[in-house]
Amino acid sequence: MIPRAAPALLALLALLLLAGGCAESRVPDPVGVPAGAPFVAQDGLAFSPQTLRVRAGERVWFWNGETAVHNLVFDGVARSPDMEAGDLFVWRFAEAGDHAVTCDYHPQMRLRVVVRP
Ligand SMILES: [Cu+2]
Repeated sequence: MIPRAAPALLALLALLLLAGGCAESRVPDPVGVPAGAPFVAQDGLAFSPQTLRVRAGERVWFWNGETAVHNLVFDGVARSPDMEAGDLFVWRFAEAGDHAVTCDYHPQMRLRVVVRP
């Protein structure tokens, strides 16, 4: 005979397995980023680091390290496509000066890129 609580216990077990499965599905590490290249992660609904210093003409690698979808907005003008978990995007900062990088979906995400000549 099956105890009356069995369906509820099975549902709870299924939920726990599901939650455990999600916790283990990490975003794969970025592949193909040159060693020493300027690198910014999107993680915890923030950029990491939040300030970056590069030389004019340098390429910066952006990586979405979480499951939230982000994009990149450069000085409020140019935009990357939407970035899914694990996506990489490369942007070349041609102009010296202070540049702001933001995300359309998360206004709290702010990156300052200081580009020197
Ligand atoms: Cu975002």
